[in-house]
Formats: sequence, structure tokens, C-alpha cells
Amino acid sequence: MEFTAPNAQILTFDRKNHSDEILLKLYESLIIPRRIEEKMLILLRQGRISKWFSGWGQEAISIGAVNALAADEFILPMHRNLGIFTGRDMPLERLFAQFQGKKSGFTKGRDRSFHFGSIEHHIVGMISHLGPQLAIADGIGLAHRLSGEKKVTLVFSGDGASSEGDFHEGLNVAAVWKLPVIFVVEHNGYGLSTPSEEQFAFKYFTEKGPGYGMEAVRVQGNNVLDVYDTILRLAEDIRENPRPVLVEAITFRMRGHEEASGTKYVPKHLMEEWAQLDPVDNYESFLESIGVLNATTKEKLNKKVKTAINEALEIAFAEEAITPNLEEELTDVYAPFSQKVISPQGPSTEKRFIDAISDGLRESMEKYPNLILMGQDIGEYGGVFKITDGFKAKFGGDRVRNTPLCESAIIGAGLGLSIKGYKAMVEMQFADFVSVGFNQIVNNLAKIHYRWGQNADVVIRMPTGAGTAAGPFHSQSNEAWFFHTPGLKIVYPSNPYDAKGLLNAALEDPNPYLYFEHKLLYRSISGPVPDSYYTTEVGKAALAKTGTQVSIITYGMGVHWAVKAVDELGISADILDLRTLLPWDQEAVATTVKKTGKVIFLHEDTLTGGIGAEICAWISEHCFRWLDAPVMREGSLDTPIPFAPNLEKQFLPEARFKVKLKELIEF
Ligand SMILES: Cc1ncc(C[n+]2csc(CCOP(=O)(O)OP(=O)(O)O)c2C)c(N)n1
Repeated sequence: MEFTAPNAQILTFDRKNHSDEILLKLYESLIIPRRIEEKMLILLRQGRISKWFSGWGQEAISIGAVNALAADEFILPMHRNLGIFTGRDMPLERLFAQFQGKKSGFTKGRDRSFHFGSIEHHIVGMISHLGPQLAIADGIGLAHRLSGEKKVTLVFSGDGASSEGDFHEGLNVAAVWKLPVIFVVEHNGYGLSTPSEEQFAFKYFTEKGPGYGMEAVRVQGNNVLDVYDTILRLAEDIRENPRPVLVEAITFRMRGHEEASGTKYVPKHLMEEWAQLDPVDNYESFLESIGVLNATTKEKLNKKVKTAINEALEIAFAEEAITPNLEEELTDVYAPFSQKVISPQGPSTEKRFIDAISDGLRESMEKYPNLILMGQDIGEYGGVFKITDGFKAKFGGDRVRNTPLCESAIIGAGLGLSIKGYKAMVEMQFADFVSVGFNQIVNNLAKIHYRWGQNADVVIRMPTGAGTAAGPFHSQSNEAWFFHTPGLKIVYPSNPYDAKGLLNAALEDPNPYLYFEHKLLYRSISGPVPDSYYTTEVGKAALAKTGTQVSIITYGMGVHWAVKAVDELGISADILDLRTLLPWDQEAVATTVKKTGKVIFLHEDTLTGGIGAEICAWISEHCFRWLDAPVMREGSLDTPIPFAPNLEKQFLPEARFKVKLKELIEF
């Protein structure tokens, strides 16, 4: 079966009550991306640009949409939505500089083509993975709902990308939370070379919307008036009556996925038929037929657009290539933030680890009225570990939100909230489940500031660790997955005092955090915790014990294993609790290694590629002169975590560590 679109076979333009001025404005808006496309093809042939994702034939969708929304309503475009960028009046020279990787573009040369956003223009650009866009729109929509702003957010998806789980999650969350988001699916028949019928087994997306409990409408994607009128009508309604709507825009991709890939897989007759439905030519003919556009105006407008494009291109080409600035590259990984550590005031109370976490979260909720908590069962139920017990009653359902079972969408929504100036805390029910939200963390949250200067004010709480015979999917240590990703910060407290202080610190910082909390420590340890709000310094390790014979560097449960082993062996050791894993405290590590000359790293995580591997390599390189013995490591076995208690015990490093520690002392 070939991609045919019966309702798009004839473009039926209806001017309704639109003034000539509006009709001409849409025309001018529509020819800008087309004239840019034409120019880009020439430049590509001349080898002056390297890659181009064409939206030729689909321009009416972007132009109808961008003109239908208010300038301060967010749009989240994809790779075929040049018209969104031009429609928001981005200076063309900056846009071209962006395409050429020049400094005056939107990403300082760090990301390509349409992979950027600009808050000034209320545009949030995509990452290559396509589907994650939808959840960010949810977060922006949620922010609008929470603040009572009557605004619509519009996000695009291709028909191919709709096969991604993120599409489902994004629509489902929007439907359940009644978010004012318009999901526009550009149904253009192909995802790269794969035709729609190999992508999904339904014909129209309008069949899909109702399955989510969502209204769905189909428009002629090549008809700018149909798109414009439909979005205009929906947006007006949604602003007053917030809810998501799916808009299916039937269209066709007239060029290759990107220029180099060609269109050989597309039957020739389809190309010919769709060429008859060209959105620019047809609208032009319509305007001429009703006397709104004449030859003079047409020429004048086209000349104006072409001149603007040529002038902007000259400026962009004249700009010299970026000169790398190492310091700027490193600095821009994080949003600027200088922590001012807040010391506790007044008395302390003996508290369990879990209560300290709950305390910190509650105090941060009081301190930041813009902090939103999201997670599975965290509402009335209080979370599976009861950390948010009573929170919903105290702070209300808007701020303490039970979520559907969709980690990816919720983390993405956290980013959307952050774009609107909110803070978000996302509770993973178990740290293991973060794997299904992994992409949003490592590709969106972690990279967005470096890419285009947007911060991600999101803390992800990670109930982690083994020792409860919970098997391979409720016991993992997965901090190393994130340790390798620039742009994230990772904290991992080992005692109640730090649990509260580090959580408050993470929630204060506008950068994305993973906050690891060991489940076995929740109710097994307690200690004095100040009653007042305070923060613990991020990036600063602390000595859990001081000694002279050896340095044990560790974190989390490792601190407790190390203290026990040292006591049992009767040795004198520095036990350095890292507390922050990213960025980790190099100074404290060097100081203790230089002091004792012997070092062993201990972590609960499996050994290969663990955090110990990185830090031990650093010690070997930077502290070699002070070492009296090989740098040693101990961690869990390189196997998945087994369920049976005896197997789990063997898996964990506690016993092996003690033997190795003794060896090191005797070396
Ligand atoms: C997660 C992921 N898988 C694969 C790709 C490669 N890829 C980029 S665009 C694309 C096709 C997308 O099709 P569709 O969503 O219909 O958008 P269109 O390109 O047709 O506008 C593919 C497979 C990707 N970018 N991300």
C-alpha cells in the first residue's frame, strides 16, 4: 500500500473572514522558508554547506502553526520546521550562523542545524532522538496550568517518531493531566526510507487520539489556511479550556531525509502527484485567483525576502570560524551557580536516614514555592518508602503529583517545568527504573545548558543499592552510568546529616542532579540532624574516620563497611566519604593519599568501569610519588545482582574488601 492522502488530493482554500493583510502576511511568511530552502540547495551543490534537512513541501504546517499562536507561546519544532524559526522572526544571519556552526549562532557552534532553542523566541529545539520533545511540551503546559497562564504550547512529531515510546508517554501524560498542549503530527508518509505502513498499522492519527482520551483533528498539511484556522480555533479554545489535542497534518516530504540520502525509494508518481499539491504554489495561485496577490506585489515580496536571505548569508559566511576557548567550553557545561553553604541553626534531633531525607524535602518545599514533586505513588500513598507521606495533604496535589508509569515523560516534563522557571524533583520508585528515563537525563538534562544555555533545574531521587534480597531489578547501583555524562551532578550521602544537607543543596542548585539514597540505610541508621534548614557543600568529601596507615576512599554503604572493617582489623585509617561523585573532590583525595601513601577504593557498584576505576587512575597519575603500594579497588562482582541472600552476600564486596585491606596494610 502506498501513502495516499485522499483528503489532501485537492487543496480547498477558504479565506473565511481573514483580511487581505493577514492573507498576505501568511504568504510572506510562507515564502521565507521556501526561498531559504532553494538557496540551501544551491549552497549544498557548491559545497558551501555540509548537510541540510529539508522541509520542502511541508512549509504550510509550520507557517500556519507559528502564525496562529501568540509570540510568547512555546513551540517545540523538529527537523523540518524551518518556518517556526523564521516565523518567530529570528535574525536570519544568526540562523545561518547556527547552520554553519559559527559563534553568533544559537549554540556557539556546539550543535547543528535545528538542534537548539531560544527562550527569547519561545522555541525549544529538539535533540536528535525526536520523541523526547513531547514530554518537554507537557512540562511547559503543566507550568502554564499551575500558574494559571492561559497559554497553549505546540509540539511537533513526525509520523515515524510516533513509534517511539516517548510519543505514547508524552500524549498519555498530557491527556491524564489535561495539559494545554497541541501535538502536531506531520504525517508525510515516510520515516527516512520506511513508509508509514511499515511503521504503524493504522491509517490516520485521528484514530489514535481518542485512544488517549484526546480530541484529534486532521488538516490538509499543504494548505496554510487550513492549518492556520485549525490551530487558531483550537488555541483559543484550549486557552480557556485546557486540554491536549492531537492535530494530524497530512503532507509529503518532497526531498530526501537529508539531502545526501535522496528519494529513490519513493514511487515517481507519488512525487508527481504531491508536486501538484505544493503548499507555496497553490496558496499563491489562490491569492491571485481572489485578487489579493498581483504580479507586482508577488515580485516585491519575493525580492524583499531574497535580498534579506542573501544579505544575511553574506554576514554569516563572513564570520570567521570559531576559535576554541577551552575555559568557556568547560564552564558552559553547567549553569552558573555559586553555592553559599547554609549552616544549621538551633538544636538537632536524632533522626533516621529516611526521616532526614523527608525533612529536607519538606523544608525545600517550604523554601521554594515553585518546587514540584513528581513520582509514582508519591501522592496519598506517600511513595513506596513513605518519604512523601503527608506531603500531598500539606502542599496540595498540584505540587505533589502522582504520575503515570512513565519515567521518560516525567523527567522530560521536569525539564519543561524548568524552562518555565519551576524546580522539579522526580522520584524514581527504585533507582533501577531510571533506565527507562535514561535518554532524557543523559541527552536532554545533561546537555541542554552546554548546547544552548538553558538550565535543567531537576533533581532525580534514586532509591538505590542492595542488601535487601530484592534481586536484579530492585538492587542495582547505577551511579556509574551517569558519572560518565558531563553536565550532571551526582550526590550520594552516607549519613542522615548529609542526606538532608545534600538534598537541600541539590534542590537549590539550578543544575540537574542525581541524588542517590541507599534503601538499606533508610531505617538502619540514625544520627543527629539539625531541625533547621541547612545545606551541605557540594563537591566536598568528608573524613568519616581519620588514621595513618591507609586511605579508604568510598561513599554510601561503603563508608559503613569500611568503618566496620577498620574497627574489626584494629587498624588506623583515613576513611574518605566522597559524598559528591560528580564533581568529585580531587583535593581531598590527594590529601589523604599523600598522608598515608596507601589507598584502596571501595564501592558497592560492580567493579569494572566503576567510579573507583576513574579515581584510582587519577590517583596513579597524580599521586604516584607518594604511593607506597599499588592502588587497590574492591567492588561487587561483575555479574547482575542475584536474589538469594547468600548469593547476594557473595556478590557484594564487603568480605573481599576486608581481605584486600589487610593485604594492603601488610604490603
Ligand atoms: C531514536 C532515534 N532513532 C533513529 C533516528 C534516525 N532518524 C532520524 S529522523 C528519522 C525518521 C523520522 O521520521 P519522521 O518522524 O516521520 O519524520 P520525518 O523525517 O519524516 O519528518 C530517523 C529514523 C533518530 N534520530 N533517533
